[in-house]
This record gives sequence, C-alpha cells and structure tokens, in this order.
Amino acid sequence: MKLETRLEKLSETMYKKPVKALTKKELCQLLLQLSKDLCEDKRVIDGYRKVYYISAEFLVGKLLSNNLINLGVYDELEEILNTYGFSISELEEEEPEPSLGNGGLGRLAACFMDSIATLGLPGEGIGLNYHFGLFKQVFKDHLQMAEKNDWIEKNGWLKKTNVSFNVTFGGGEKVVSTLYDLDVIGYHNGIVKLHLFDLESLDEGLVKKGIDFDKTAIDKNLTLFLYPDDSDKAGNLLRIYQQYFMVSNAAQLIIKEMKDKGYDLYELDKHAVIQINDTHPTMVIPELIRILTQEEGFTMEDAVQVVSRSVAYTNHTILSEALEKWPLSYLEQVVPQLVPIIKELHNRIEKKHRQDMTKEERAAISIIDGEDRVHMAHLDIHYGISVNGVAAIHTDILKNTELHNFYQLYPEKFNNKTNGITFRRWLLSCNRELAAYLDDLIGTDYRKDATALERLLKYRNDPKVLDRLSEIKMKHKKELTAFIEKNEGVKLDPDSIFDIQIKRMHEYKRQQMNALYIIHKYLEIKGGKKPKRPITCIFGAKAAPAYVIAKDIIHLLLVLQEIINKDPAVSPYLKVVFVTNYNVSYAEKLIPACDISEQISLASKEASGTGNMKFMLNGAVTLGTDDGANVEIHGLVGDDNIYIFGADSDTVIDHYKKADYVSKKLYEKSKVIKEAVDFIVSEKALKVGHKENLERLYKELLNKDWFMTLLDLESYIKRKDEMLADFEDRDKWKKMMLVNIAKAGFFSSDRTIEEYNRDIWKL
Ligand code: 26Q
Repeated sequence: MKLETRLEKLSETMYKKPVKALTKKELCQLLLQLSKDLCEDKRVIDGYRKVYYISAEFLVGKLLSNNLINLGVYDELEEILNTYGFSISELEEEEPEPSLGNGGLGRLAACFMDSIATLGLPGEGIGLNYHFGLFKQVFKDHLQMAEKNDWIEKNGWLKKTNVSFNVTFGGGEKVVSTLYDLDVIGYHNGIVKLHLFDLESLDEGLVKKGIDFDKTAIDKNLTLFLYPDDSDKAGNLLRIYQQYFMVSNAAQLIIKEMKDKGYDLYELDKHAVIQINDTHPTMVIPELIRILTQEEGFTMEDAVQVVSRSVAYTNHTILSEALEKWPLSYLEQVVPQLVPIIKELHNRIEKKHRQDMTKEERAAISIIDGEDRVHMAHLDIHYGISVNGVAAIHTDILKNTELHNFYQLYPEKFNNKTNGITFRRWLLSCNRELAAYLDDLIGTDYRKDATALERLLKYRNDPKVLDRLSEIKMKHKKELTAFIEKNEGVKLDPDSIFDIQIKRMHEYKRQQMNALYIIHKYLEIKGGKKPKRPITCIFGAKAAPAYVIAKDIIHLLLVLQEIINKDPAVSPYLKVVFVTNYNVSYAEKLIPACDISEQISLASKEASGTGNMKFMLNGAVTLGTDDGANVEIHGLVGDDNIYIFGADSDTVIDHYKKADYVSKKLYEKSKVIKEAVDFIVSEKALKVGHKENLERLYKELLNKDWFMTLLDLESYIKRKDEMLADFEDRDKWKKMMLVNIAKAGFFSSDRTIEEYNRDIWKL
C-alpha cells in the first residue's frame, strides 16, 4: 500500500476524518501509530548469543523523527505532510521527551541501542521506567527549582508486556514488576528491545508538589524518580532498592529466556554477555549467583564461575565521590539475601591473595573495606571478564593510577572503548540541511560508514563548499535565536559568535571558569574595550538537587545573565543565556547552531565527554583542555583545528598527589583573576543575587577550588580571545569547520559498538 493511502486509512480508523482535518496533536498521534505499525513488519533481531546492556539510565530523547528516519520513511512522509501545510519537526513539538536519564552515561546507552540495532546485533537494553524521571528544571529568583517531569502518555511509545516477576526485599517485602518495552529501530534494519521494568502498585499521587515524596513505601515509590535525593539515609536506601529491583528483574529475564530457548544454564556465558553500565547494576552479579545456587541447584563454585564469565564492566568516572560504596548495613536492610554472597565473593579474593600480597595490598583491592563498605567497582573487576574505560586517556588513567592495583592483577581484562554517538540523531535528524548537502557532495556512503566523511577534506579550499557550510550554520543560528526568544524571552543576535557549554552542572566541568571569563569580558567592556563582534554565551545544565555548589554556579550564571543583558552599555557586545530545562531535544537545537564548543573540564576528570563529538560533527570548533575524548579529537584534527589550553593531566594528577595546589596564591598574584573572582561578591552582583549563594561560591573558589579553576583561568581567557579573533578570519574559520566535520567519523557509535563486539561481546 502506498504510504499516503496508508496514512489516510489510519486517519479514518483513528479519528474518522481525513489527514488534512487533523489537529497537530492528532497528527502526531497518527504518525506514532503509523511507526508502530511499520515496526510490526520488522524482525526482532535475535541470536544464539546476546548482549544485555543494563543501565540505570537510557536517555533516548524524542522518538518520532528518529524512528521515521530509521524506518526509511521520513522524506516521503515529510513531502506528504508538506502538501497539508505540516512538517514533521513541528509535530514533534507535541511529543513529550522521555525523562529516563541525566547525562552522558544515559545518552551513551541510547546511542548504543541505536547502533546495536543498526548493526543487526542481538541485544537488549534493561533499565527502569521512571514515571517522573529526572526532574524538570525551572528558575525562580535566579535559583534552580525542581518539578516533577510527567512525561508518560497514554498512547505513547511504551508497550506494556505480560512479563512480570516477583522481587523480594529485606523484611520479606515483596513487589511484583511489570515490563514495558520500547522498540529501538535500527537504521534500515530490524529492531531491538529496550526493557523498562516498572511497578503496577506505583502511586504517582505520592508526589504532591516539587519532587518530595514519602521515601518509605517502596511498593508505591520505587520507580517514581531517577536518582532521588540521596543526601540522607532514606534516599540512599531507595537507590539500593531501585538498583536491586532493576537487576533482579534483569537476572530473572535472562534466566527465563535461557530456559525458554532450551539452553543449559551451565552454559550461560555462551548465550549471554551482560554489560554493566557503571556500577549501578553491579548487584546483578550476586543476584545471578543467588538464583543459580538457591533455585537452580548450582554449587557456589559453579555459579561463581559461570557468572564471572558472563559479565563485563564499563567505568565512566574516576571521581572518587561518584564511585559507589554501599555500607554493608544498608545492604543488610534492603537485600539481606545478597549479603552472604557478597561476603563469600570478598573472602575468595582475600584467600586467593593471602600468600602473594601484603595486608595493605589486599586492602586496596578488597570488596568490603575496613569500614564495612562494599566497593561495587571492585566486585565488577574481580568477577567480570572485562573492564573498559570510555576514552584513551581515561583508560590509561584507570590502568596507571585509579585502578593500578587491579591492572597489575588482571592486565588482560583492561581495554579501551572510546565513546561514540549515533549519527542518525546527531546529524541526519538534528541537521537535515547538512546531511542533505553532504549527500550531494560526497555521496551517501557516510550514512553507513561514517569514516567516509573524510571525503569532504578535498573541498577544504573550495569557497563554494565553505560558504554553504557557513550558510547552514547561520540558518541554525537563526532558528535557535527564534526558539530562545520564545522560550527564554532573550533576544540573541545570530551574527554574534555562539559560544555554548551544555552538560551536567558539575565543578569538574568548570562552568564556573566560563562564568569568570564572562565577568572578565564584562569588566573589559565596561572599561571601554569592546569586542570586534558580539559574543553570545549559552549554557544549559541541571544540578543535582542536593549538590549545593552546583546550584550556586547556576545562580551566579543567572545573575550574570540579568546584569549583562540588562546593561545597555554591555548587551550589544555580550549576552548570556542559561536555557531552562536543558534536555536532549534542546541539545538537538543548540548543537547545530554552535560556533565554539566549550569542553573545559579539569584535565584527567572528564572520562570522555560525548557532547564534544556532537558539536564537532555539526561544524563547531572546540575550545578545550586535553581531557577525555578531546585528546582524540585533537589528534584527529591537528593543532590547527582545535583550541587547547590549560594544565595537562599529568600536571593535575601531580598536584593532587603533592596536595600543593593553593588557589588563593593564584588569586593574590593575578589582577585579572582577582577582579573576576571579587565580582562574585561585588555590590552589583549582590544587588541582583543572594548573599548566601554568592558568598559560598566565592569562598569555595578562594579556599578550596578542588577542580583548579584558577589554575587554568588565565590560559583559558587567552585562548578564547585568540579564538574570537580567528573567527574574523572567515576563511580560516570555515576551513576549521569543514575539517572538524570531516574528521568526526571516528566518533560514530557504530564504530564503538563494533569494538565492543569484537573485543568483549563476540556475538
Ligand atoms: C553515583 C552514586 C550515587 C549517586 C549517583 C551516582 C551517579 C549517577 C550518575 C554517578 C554517575 C552518574 C553519571 C555519570 C555520567 O554520566 N558519566 C559520563 O559518562 C559519559 C559516557 O561515558 C562520559 O562521556 C562522561 O565523561 C561521563 O562524565
């Protein structure tokens, strides 16, 4: 049946009227149903051996455009809809964005699912269906406020299945799960399932205003929120409840599938490889062992052996505060059934190394430490086949520093898998003009083999090509300008330089350093030194509600926005906008419109970053430290097409080792630093902002500055100013844009997944 006929028929069935008479909302629903129908014709990718990707987050983003692209019907549909005066992108405005993740780790999981399906690999994702997900951010009085994010629709993408399991917690508490599935459609390929477990007994009514709720009634609250506030004990317990609920369901699902297919459970490792995305799903190890020993008649030895051959662990951070260590007493309260198994796993390691290691050496690799805390990462490393970092430098730091003792013990387990992004969403969908132009210029091969983007390099001196790239950039800057005016009430100038920093709010990512640059520029302009071209500084970020300093940084940026944008002597040259509720959909608008991509983490701290890759692919030029995947971007584009600054990771690691970094010394020595930092508590700032927040941040920078903002501030200012000057050499800049696009192919998540498959999964 022709697509148009199919659409009309569906419209008659669903709404008893023709397509042209539908409202936007109805049409959006119609397209959703059409994609679901088209999915029915697709094969579910299956196989003898499967990967189970378990993750607390899957930041999938809106699905309509992406699904239509991957189904191969987008262009045809767009043409049909255009004749009725609609476009798919405006219909997508009606679709809520699933709120199932927070940042890079969750978005990576979503990109990986897309690539697994596109490459036709047998795989499934397993996570939780958080009803209110990550909070919705609003600003009041220049402060971040959190509201619930009510994203689930009646007839949305989630498909209720009849799969259900019992999960028992400490104290004999039992809950019954329900499984919802999201179909992940491969690009011109079959589909894989993203399994999201949920509770029938959940009570959304527990959440009255904001994001507060009664944390005790597990059967009613378990899947309400992602990362509920864990600043108190109840919050921490709830996280353990969530994690166990996730992995117990995962373990039961995997074992059920093994049995349904008639496989021998003793051969679990032949049929299943379980990728543990950071430590959040670590309890799947003891849980599988528990089920095999207690319900399937395995000896402990056999269970430990087969499970250890079936799991692999990805590390996403070296920040010690983000490495999970659960007090044994908490585990005893929530999952007492796992505690003897965890102790057994601990004892086995102790025993194994009683002879060949000193007590101190054993302590460094032990699962349960001297304070009775369980180190989840240590469990993964001892009892898994693989440990991987997410960028070359990150894996090196794991091997040489953070996990050095483990590397000596298990060198063969360590491997690097530099992150990637799906080009379907981050090029074909968010930048259709660029994709179409690339099609014309270099053919469509790059859609399947991203390294073919390098063919673009032969046009690096072609003024027609360079101008077209720059035109496409301008089109996106204009669209973003309109969107921001409507949503944030701030009017931007598309001819200004768009300088963008979007990522989770965290001190190590150093949004505060960018803020200090802005203060510096503001003071320069006030002093009569005006930039050649106006600069627009755009931020988007959520701060964890319990992370006080992160919220203070947001406050400072909102205060700067107010002071600068309202000052007629400054705003023609400098503007600041902190966008509200930054999420995947916002990223899709911001990234194609960016000139300067801010990747300014303290060297050694950003495991990889993936925003850096998205910006590059869309023709932005990176201003960054040699950290995470920036190092690899730098290697690919060369010194001439990136702006690197600041201390390198060896220097930073050395400062930590010697504990010799004193921010106050730098403050006292440099007029530029002092002026910028002092402005935070200046009369002007205090008139707009709150004393408490601004003073706290000021003191933090002067007395602690754990992430060494002041160490790099001057070189950052210098490098950024060079960059602004180079923007005026339009030919040079456009060439840099082209080289960045051409060299981005390496960062396709298809490449990353092929490597996971080659080295770890072996599907
Ligand atoms: C841990 C303990 C207690 C509460 C929360 C957490 C927690 C929650 C989320 C710790 C970490 C996360 C998320 C981490 C994350 O998103 N990491 C990012 O992963 C990306 C994909 O590999 C990398 O590109 C980024 O560099 C890394 O920051």
